[in-house]
Amino acid sequence: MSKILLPVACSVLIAAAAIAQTRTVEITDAWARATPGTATNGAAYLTIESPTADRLTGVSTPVAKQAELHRMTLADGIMTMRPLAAIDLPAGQPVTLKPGALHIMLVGLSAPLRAGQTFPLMLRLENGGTREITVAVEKPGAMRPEGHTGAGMHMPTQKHH
Ligand SMILES: [Cu+2]
Repeated sequence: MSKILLPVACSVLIAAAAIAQTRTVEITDAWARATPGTATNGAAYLTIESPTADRLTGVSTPVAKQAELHRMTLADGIMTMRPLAAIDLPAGQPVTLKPGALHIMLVGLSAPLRAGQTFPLMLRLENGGTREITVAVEKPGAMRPEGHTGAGMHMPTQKHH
């Protein structure tokens, strides 16, 4: 049996690899919070899913001097933010950047982010090249991309911290 099974297993692997190559990294629900008048820093969030294991290694946008990958953690009752060199993207698993967790920090905004605006954001992937997406600005203090509710693609979100 094993002499028959082995070539079959190989052809399945080849077929799977061919499918993976035609699929691209999917980025959904890209949003940012509106910033108060005097704030020069903002945060952006999104959901990213790669068909193959990859890493998000950098971000940039024309609306801020610098964009950084950050993780917010709660330790001993204190929220701290730490810059990350990269965010791991496990194959086929969506990774969600959201308030209180992983986020994109926009440092040195050239102008306040106003609800209803959009801005471009470039994502650099270790294997997947560079992707440009559009980020929608939501209300100050928003916990999720309000503009997309009812689109039918939402997973129920019970917790946001
Ligand atoms: Cu941050």
